Amino acid sequence: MITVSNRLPIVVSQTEQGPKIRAAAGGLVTALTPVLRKHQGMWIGWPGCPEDPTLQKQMDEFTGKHGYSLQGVDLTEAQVDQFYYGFSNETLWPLFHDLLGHCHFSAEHWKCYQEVNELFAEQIIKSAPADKMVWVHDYQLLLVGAALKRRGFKAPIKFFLHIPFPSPDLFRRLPWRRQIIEAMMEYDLIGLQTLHDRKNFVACVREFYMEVEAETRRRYTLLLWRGRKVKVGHYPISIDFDEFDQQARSEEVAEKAWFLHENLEDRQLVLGIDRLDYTKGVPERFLAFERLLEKYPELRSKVSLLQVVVPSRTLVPEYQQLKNQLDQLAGRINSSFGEPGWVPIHYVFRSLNRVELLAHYRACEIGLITPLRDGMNLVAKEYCAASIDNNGVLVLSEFAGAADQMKKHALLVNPYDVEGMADTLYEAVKMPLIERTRRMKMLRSGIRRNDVYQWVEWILGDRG
Ligand code: GDG
Repeated sequence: MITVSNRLPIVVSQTEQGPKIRAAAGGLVTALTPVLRKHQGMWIGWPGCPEDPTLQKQMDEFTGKHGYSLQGVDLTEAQVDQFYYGFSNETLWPLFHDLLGHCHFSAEHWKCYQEVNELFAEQIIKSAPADKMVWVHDYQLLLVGAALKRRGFKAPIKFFLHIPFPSPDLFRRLPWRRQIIEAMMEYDLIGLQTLHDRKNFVACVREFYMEVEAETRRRYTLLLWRGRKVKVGHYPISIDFDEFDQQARSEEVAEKAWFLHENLEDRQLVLGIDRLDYTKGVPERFLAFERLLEKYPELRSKVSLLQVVVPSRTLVPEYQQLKNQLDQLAGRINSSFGEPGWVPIHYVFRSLNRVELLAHYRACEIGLITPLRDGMNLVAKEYCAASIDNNGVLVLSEFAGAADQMKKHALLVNPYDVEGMADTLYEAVKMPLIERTRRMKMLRSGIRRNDVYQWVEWILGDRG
């Protein structure tokens, strides 16, 4: 099996002796490693740094340790700029997250996006035997399947989109909409996060190609496309539940969680953890928290928001502006409401290590996850998996893919409705323990049943 994603599953750090690589952590890597190892597979992607002769040697050593190989796709600075920062992140990312106002359409970026997708296909053909199944990931590589087919590649090519798929009304705005749909239809399987995304994708195909016939099943639709059947399924990604559950029980995590709360005794902690991104709805969340303190003054000094923002795309001016906005909002709210001994918002702009992350999940009574739009949102699932005391409440945006599976037992909010979010947060703070436990047990058993291994099985096992 060949896995292809924009980035290789490694972290490259620059040292005096040149770049050094180590394996990246994360759900996708954990889930795919056993499959790749079993089939002596390969992962193809951009290493995330300029070409360097010492890199391939280290990647070869990686194979010995991890049981599968890595193959880099080298990109020039201009390609990274136009394909990655440009078309992927300034066009597809906002459009697919329903944020048309953030979209930038550039014919030059589109040209480069096509070129880089061709480059990935060439690398796959060069490195992989033609009979190996290929699994391509995410919005940066929508055209790779078609580029492979043009080169005569015969084995099955599967694709998974980690972000939402937009409605036809939005997708129609994209000047290159037809080329993208046609290219995507060259994949043999297209996996999407939710039923809503699957319906959007099928509707977009039909918008431009009315004659396409479809057979609908519970988890997938078969589209009859130019003499082939293309399977379009919804397969919600998940986490390694047992790993989170077990690690959250460790003494190290328990101790850190206790310390976090020790200084903030007698109050409930509300947790937000997000990459710095305008899709994650952090400013709106701060405003909702401010409204909570205004509207329910009895909660002042009884509740604090712990917001972790992980730096991301910090060179992009739009992301720098978002960072400034968050700094200002947190400062304003803390200076208006704070009292000696009580800070309303503890706002941290850095990433946490694994133990700290789990300790935050365990220590906080409320998980507040309110993206404006999100493919899935794994933080929501991780928060529940680590809530081993069954006493956490999950407040979740209805526009996160995760809401599909969690809507019955989480408290759903509309992140654009600041007043409604404040009221729901109040409900969460006041929720009796017995109700919290009932809901959290149901959430946890849902994630345990549909974990990341089930997700891989749906896509690779052809049982979906
Ligand atoms: C895309 C889609 C979809 C976060 N902060 C820290 C940290 N994290 C880890 C979390 C979680 C991951 O990062 C974030 O996952 P998300 O799912 O929330 O979001 P995206 O990065 O936007 O990913 C998304 C996902 O793909 C998978 O398909 O769910 O919708 O946008 O695993 O734990 N990890 C550590 N320290 C941190 O500070 N160690």
